[in-house]
Amino acid sequence: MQPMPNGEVAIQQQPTWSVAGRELALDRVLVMGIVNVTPDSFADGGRYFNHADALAHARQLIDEGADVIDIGGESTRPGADDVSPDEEIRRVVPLLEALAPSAVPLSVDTSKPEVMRAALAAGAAIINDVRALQQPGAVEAVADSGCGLVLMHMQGTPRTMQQAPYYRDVIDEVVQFLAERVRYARAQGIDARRIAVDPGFGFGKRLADNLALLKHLARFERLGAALAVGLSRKSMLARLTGRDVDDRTAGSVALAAIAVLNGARIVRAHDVAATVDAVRVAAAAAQGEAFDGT
Ligand code: 8Y4
Repeated sequence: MQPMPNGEVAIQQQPTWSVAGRELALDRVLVMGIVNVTPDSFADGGRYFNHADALAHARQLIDEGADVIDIGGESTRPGADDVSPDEEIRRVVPLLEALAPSAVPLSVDTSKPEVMRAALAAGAAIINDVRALQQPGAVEAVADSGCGLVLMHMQGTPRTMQQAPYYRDVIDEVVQFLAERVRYARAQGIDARRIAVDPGFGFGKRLADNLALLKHLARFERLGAALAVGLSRKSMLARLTGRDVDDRTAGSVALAAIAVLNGARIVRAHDVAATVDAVRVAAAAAQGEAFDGT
């Protein structure tokens, strides 16, 4: 551990992310490709609710260089309808089974313990929980599995989160929340190397909150967990660029690069090919040298 010029000791992110018996190296940036299997998905116009289409989409993202595929069966957009655990399982499990032979670790975006258990039994290696294991039974569903975890911050609920977001100090509050969720998970027997934390861009945040979190992302490295971000196509880009959801690739890629420069190691993205290029460039710029040392 290198002492920093101000005498502090930098608390580094973990060197690997442990996901179901695999160690994903974090000296490079992992791109998590998004596959939605929801009929009401907003980001891609709901085109991937069909199993065959979702499978083809996932395979394309793997070809484009995705390190992880994140499968979501429940829309978390503001005001979205609730989905029953059985319905979410029916959407997600067939896709997990079809993708299991591919070498890429599979993540499932869910907060429901029943879905977590079914997903892990069907071969998921990661649970991406926007509610950070706050649902009753969630921590028990994942603890013994060895799966990787993404613990995300959200203020409020998907239905209400954008009504009146308010923070006294957004960075402090989000860091404190995630620190508490990491402590909780560890106290329930989850090894620290399994845990990634995510500030939850757009989840109960104003534009100024999102921009403050992006600028001060390095403060999350103190949590000692891998740092994940999701910025792809989000509404902060509507405000910053005026673009519709299908025309936000350039803005998304710019945000991904900035996040990596500020310490992110896991980037959730729709536009995988473009994002892979951007994070390679940003990671080299952050290090001040290329990965082969030249
Ligand atoms: C257009 C496109 C408009 C997408 C809104 C959206 C995150 C996440 C989501 C995130 C982690 C979304 C499941 C929201 N965002 N998981 N999930 N981090 N870990 N909205 O930022 O993509 S869904």
